[in-house]
Amino acid sequence: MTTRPPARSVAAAVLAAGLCLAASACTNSGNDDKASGPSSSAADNTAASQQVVTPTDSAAGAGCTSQQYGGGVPKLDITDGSTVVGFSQSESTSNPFRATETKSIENEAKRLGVKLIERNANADVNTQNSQIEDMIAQGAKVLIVAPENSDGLGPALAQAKAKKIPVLTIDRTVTGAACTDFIAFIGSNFYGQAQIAADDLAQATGGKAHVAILTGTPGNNVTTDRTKGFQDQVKAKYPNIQVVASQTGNFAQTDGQKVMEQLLQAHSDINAVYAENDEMALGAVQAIRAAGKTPGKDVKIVSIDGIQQAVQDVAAGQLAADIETNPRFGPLAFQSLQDFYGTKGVPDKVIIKDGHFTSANAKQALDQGLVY
Ligand code: GZL
Repeated sequence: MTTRPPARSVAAAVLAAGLCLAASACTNSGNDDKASGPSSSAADNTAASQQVVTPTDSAAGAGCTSQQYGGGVPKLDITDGSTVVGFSQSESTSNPFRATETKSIENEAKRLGVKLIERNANADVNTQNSQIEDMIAQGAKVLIVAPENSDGLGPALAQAKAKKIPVLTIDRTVTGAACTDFIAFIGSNFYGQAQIAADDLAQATGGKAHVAILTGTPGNNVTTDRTKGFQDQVKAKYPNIQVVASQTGNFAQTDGQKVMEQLLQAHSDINAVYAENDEMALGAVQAIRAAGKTPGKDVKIVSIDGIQQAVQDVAAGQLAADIETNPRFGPLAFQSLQDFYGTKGVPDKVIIKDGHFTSANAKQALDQGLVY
């Protein structure tokens, strides 16, 4: 059983471990707001990852409590050992982001004595609907959901709402209204991450490149914001960076490799890649090598998530930079539920701080165990 240090020293550890990746990504700009664009000051770029998910300073919206949610739902004590909390994971834990997210929820549930049941939808939205309904049938009285996509969970969310079972969404949002259709959204500023990725790619290429974008799975706010944030930043600041191709790799390594192979054959001028997650970036590295090119030299790559293998690739020079998506939601998710059932309430959007790995700090972050 993991025992956590007292809250005070956790906060101190977080501050010691590093700062958020950039001023704009630490404001509560939310996922779809137009972040003012990341600052790229040296202080920000020496940021390392956070060991725990910590909210940014400001949070949007008044606090939502069980008295207000959907006209009022039963007040529960989730740590009483009998109240069942259901956790719905969207994708396979073969992705270290998913594995770390799931482990973080499990560890915090264990630490608090929460009775947790969980399912993994393996990236299938119909499966996720039926699994959520199954957990409700198994007695779940409140749900933590990592949604596969923004619009596909209507049936399950409607059933939860009808049965007055609150839903807290983490890492992706669902369509609907906070404190009515779901309690709140906790996750990263995906738009801000993408702006920083554009800045990193401009720095790596001297502001002149033919870029291929490997986009995430369609139909969720992460892909939408990471695509729009990158394109907006390039359009606003980098006239000599041209996006020559953009295709989904479904956030998966095998798809990322296959799509990258095809794009390299179709576009011999590609000398830069923006991957919307590390799994696809790792696939792209394989494809670039198979094409007889050197990643980090012939083709500059920037990615998002900050998983171990990718940060090692940053330290080794194959990747130019990697913006972290911190998956350690457990403590904040359960604290949010306790605030929901208490008097403090939960803001509509809780945007978390992420690390930023570059050649300047990747090795140090790995040595300090800050990378998941
Ligand atoms: C982000 C999460 C994304 C990760 C990908 O919160 O939804 O989904 O960045 C994952 O690795 O597929």
